This record gives sequence, C-alpha cells and structure tokens, in this order.
Amino acid sequence: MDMKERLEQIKAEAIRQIEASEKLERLNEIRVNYLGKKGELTAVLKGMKDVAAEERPRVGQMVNEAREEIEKRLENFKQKMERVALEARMKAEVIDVTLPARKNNVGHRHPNTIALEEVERIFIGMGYEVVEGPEIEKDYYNFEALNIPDGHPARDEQDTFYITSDILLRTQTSSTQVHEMEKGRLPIRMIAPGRVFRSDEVDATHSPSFHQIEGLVIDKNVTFSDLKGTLAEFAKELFGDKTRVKFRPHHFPFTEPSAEMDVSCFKCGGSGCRFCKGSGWIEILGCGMVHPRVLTMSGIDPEEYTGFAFGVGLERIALLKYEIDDMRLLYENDIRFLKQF
Ligand code: 2NM
Repeated sequence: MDMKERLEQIKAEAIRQIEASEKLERLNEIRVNYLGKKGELTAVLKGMKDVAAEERPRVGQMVNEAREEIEKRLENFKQKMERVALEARMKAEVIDVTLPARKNNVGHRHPNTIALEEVERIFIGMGYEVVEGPEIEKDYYNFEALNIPDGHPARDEQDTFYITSDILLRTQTSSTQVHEMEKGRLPIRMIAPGRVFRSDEVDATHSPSFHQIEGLVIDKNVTFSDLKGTLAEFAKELFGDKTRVKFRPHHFPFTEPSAEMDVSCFKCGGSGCRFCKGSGWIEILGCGMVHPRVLTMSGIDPEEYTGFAFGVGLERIALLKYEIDDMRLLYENDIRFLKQF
C-alpha cells in the first residue's frame, strides 16, 4: 500500500470514529490516538525515512493535510455535540411564564397588634410614654397599692392566679403604673399595655389571659374635664370623627370618682342596630380620678397633685374594630383568619 492510500485510510477511520462518538471524552481519545506523540499520524511521519527523498515533501504535506482535516473534524464535531447538549438543556429547563405564580405564605400582623399600635400611636401623639412592666407581680403592686386591701372581693382566689401567697400573675397592668409613680418623676403621662391573667373559663368573650392598656396622667391641676377631653379625643381618633362619648358613674377601688365610657355606635351612628344591640352605644373603657390613697401610698401628695387613669381591653377593641364576634379566634392564630385584617 502506498503512502497516500495509507493516509487516506487513517483519515477515513479517524472520521468514522469521530462521527460515531457520543461523548466529548471520546473525542479526546481519538485526538490522542491519531494526533498524539504515539498516534497513528505521528507513526507515519516516523516512517519517512523509508520514503524516497524526493517524495518526502509531498508525503509531508499529505500528512499535514490529513492532520488538519482530522483536527477540523474534531473541532466541528465537538461544537455540534455542545450545541446538541445546550439545546437539550434549554428544552429541559424551559420556564413556562404563563403558569400561575407559587403563593408566598408570609406571616401577618395579629389584629391585637394592629389595634395596640393604633392605640399607642394615638397616645404617643398626645405626648404619652409607653411603659411595660412584669407579668409576675407582688401582691402589693397588683392589689394593695391600688387600694384593694386584704379581703376585697377583687382579690378573690377564683379570679387570681397566685404563685405564692404574695406573688401572683398580674390581673391588671396598673401595677406597672404603681412602679412608675414610686419613681417620683412627675408629671406622668403614660400608657401601660400588656398581658394580664384572670382565672376565667374560655368562651366567646373571656380568656384566662388577655391584654389591657391602662393610661395614667398625674400633674398639678388635672381634673375630670381633662379626663373627659382626652378620652373623647381618643374615641374620635380610634372610631372616627363623628364618635360621641358618654360617661356613666361606676365604681373602682383605685379611682374616685369612677366612670365607664361608652362610644356612639360607629356602625349605626347611634340610632341603634344589631351591632350595638339596639342601644346606639358601645361600652369601651373604665376610668376615673386616681384615688388620693393610691397617690399617697406611692409617695405622691394628693394635695399637690391629682391625676386620672383609665383601662381598656385590647381584645375588646380588636373585636369591635374588626367586627370579630368570638374572642377565641384571636388566640387560634389561623393564618386564614389573620390575613383578613
Ligand atoms: C381602669 C379603670 C379605672 C387605673 C388606675 C390606675 C392607677 F394605677 F393609676 F391607679 N391605673 N389604671 C384604672 C382606672 C383602670 O381599668 C378599667
């Protein structure tokens, strides 16, 4: 077989192998087998010594042409393989932008939190400070200092969770206000929001743990008119500009005089509806002028200073504002419920 035939054969076999390969690795093998140091074409060059001298340039050129042809075929086939692989990948990874988006279940602020932040915003706007205190209290701060002495019905063990004989879970956040009064920094304008505990059975309007916001203002010359003006403004900001208020005499041990405040029904405007049970009014909070004994016990001279205080249930506000008819919904934290507000 002459040199030309041999080269043609090598080239044809290389091309056959190239076109039959299925992996990039295989192309490298072929490159080594034919073009490498110990490859077939190199072997042909090494056999040049057996070729007549005048033939050598022509044979050398033929070897070079064969090498170039094989290299070109290798490169083309490599590119073809990569193109096919890319097309397969694009097909596999295609994104259908017309599919509906996956739902993102993010959390949601609780109606209590929304209501609390609203109340805080209103009082902060009137210059009040927000103060938090401990949920576990001494009997003294929860009862004694608030003019609820031993034997008072409000201390009834049926209502209060006692931890020891003189340590308990607070039943109201006024304990926080006693701590504040004891500090002796006057005047005071504060609200005390927080969790309170009472040994109640769970139903649509009761829970053993709920939240209160109590307010306290102490300064010289604070009067019941200040109380009325402040709470009327609070009601307007919370329930709307047209809201009217009325005060009914009441009794609390820690205030004298004491009252309950009603707001005109924000649903019917006061004419009477299902929401206000036909009365046109909705009971909203308790309030009064801080009892002189309460001031005295915390080291404030009732001859020099007077004050008013009030307490509202946070859940009550959330239930009213968002028209929720069962308090238990507020404690279940079902996201389908929470995300409505
Ligand atoms: C209420 C009603 C009336 C009240 C009293 C005090 C304190 F600490 F100054 F004595 N804080 N909050 C108060 C007054 C709370 O809740 C229905």
